[in-house]
Amino acid sequence: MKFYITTPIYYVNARPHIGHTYTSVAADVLARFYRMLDYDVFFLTGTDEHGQKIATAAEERNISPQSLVDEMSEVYKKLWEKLEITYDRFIRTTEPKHVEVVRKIFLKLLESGNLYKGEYSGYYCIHCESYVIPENETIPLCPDCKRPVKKFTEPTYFFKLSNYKEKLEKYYSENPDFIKPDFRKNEILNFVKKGLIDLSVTRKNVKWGIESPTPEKYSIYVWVDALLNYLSGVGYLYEPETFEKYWPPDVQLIGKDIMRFHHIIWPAILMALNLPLPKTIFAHGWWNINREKISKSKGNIVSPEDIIEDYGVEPLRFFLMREVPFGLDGEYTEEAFKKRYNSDLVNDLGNLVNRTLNLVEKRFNSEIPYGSPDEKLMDMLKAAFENYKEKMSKIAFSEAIEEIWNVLGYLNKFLDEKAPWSIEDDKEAGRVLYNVLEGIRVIALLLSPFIPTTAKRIWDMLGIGKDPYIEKFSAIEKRLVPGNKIGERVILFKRRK
Ligand code: ME8
Repeated sequence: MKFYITTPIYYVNARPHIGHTYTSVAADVLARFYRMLDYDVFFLTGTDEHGQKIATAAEERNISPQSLVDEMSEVYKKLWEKLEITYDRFIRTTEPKHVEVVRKIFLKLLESGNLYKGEYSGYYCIHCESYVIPENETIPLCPDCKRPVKKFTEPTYFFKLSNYKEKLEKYYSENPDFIKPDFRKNEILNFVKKGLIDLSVTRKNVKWGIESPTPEKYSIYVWVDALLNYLSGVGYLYEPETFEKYWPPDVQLIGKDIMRFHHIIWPAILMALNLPLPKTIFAHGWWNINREKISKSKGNIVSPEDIIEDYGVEPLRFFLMREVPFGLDGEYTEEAFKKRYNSDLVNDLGNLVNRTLNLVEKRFNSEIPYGSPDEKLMDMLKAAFENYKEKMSKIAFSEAIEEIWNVLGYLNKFLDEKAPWSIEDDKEAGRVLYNVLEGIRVIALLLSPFIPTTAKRIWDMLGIGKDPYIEKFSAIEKRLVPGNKIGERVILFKRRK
């Protein structure tokens, strides 16, 4: 079984913030989850490097667009490395391979009669890189980002988007998983219902872009260039084996800001190319500060690097996935972060691991005690695993984590109630600890897609870190072996004042 997952490719006009981190961490969690289920995963991410927005950002810094994109794509790569993002391919839209594929696709669309020459007259928002219709012509503002927009008229090539209205509507109704979450469907359906206008896919006066394979030498509209990364990134037209193995995408993660591009324009282009469509394009919500979207240009950013410096990588991954149900908007505050950190990671998880292993060290000479599985606990672990898998396959991260925390709650209570420290009989005390250790082992497995390094540290402490199969969900069936030595005990998370 294969699993092809993508993130948006991010604009390199500025440094990444926790919004970009959010989508990339989410994609990574899913990639890791499916790898643990033994799927053959292809995880694509990258950077969107053409267009006016990038050219302007370079101008403002007095450097060439090429130096800007070279520098900033490295910044993204470095951050993803730090954040343990296990992508298989990082695509840059300035790469020769991508450029070639985009030009070839443009020709295909031209030859199949999907493109025609015309004239675009209207407004354009550089921030959104989008043709827009402002509500008020006297003070024309972008209806999405509310920034001033400019009018222009220029010759162009149009893509016959209007031809795909009925086909898209049919596709949406026959494929209920295509637009996710469900509550966002109406926005797209209503938009399409009003009728689609053809899309200008070239820009005459934008120099920083892929040159169109036409006599006029325009540049290809940056959103078309960008969307095609999902094809070029997986080998379309140059690496047929890879492409055939992984196409179509199983999950494409995006923010709700770029739904129309992904749920309307993107599938229409794929239909024009006669290619199968992605199974699910999931739009998550926004991280806000004081109800306003965190955004590179608004300057209200929260830097992932700062949080990492302060708390570490895994608490950040955990917070983003735990705090807000995936799909809804969330308010970022440092207090909420600290609260989650102290209560979930330090108290519920860290303390349980620490006090259990401490008892094993002191009383059982650092050896896994003998014990038979407690039926109730084993049933609970099994049920939690099933529920967890269901939530993960529905892309409901916070709910999947809640399943883990139900088990943690149970284990903490189990340990408190059985109080092995006050049981005199070694066998009886050992049996309690054995079961808690088993619970911890399984919890580390379920946590692994979210906080992989923590999971590894737990397995090391349990003395099973070297087991080559430890990172697969099939390891759930294994059992800790009584008599084996546990590893060195470390503090997973230090309490923050
Ligand atoms: O739109 N909260 O790139 P971009 C949550 N290049 N997620 C956020 C966010 C926030 N406050 N801010 C950004 C582009 N994101 C295009 C995409 S794809 C073919 C081309 C995340 O750098 C979210 O995933 O503006 C959003 O869709 C994406 O970053 C936009 O990144």
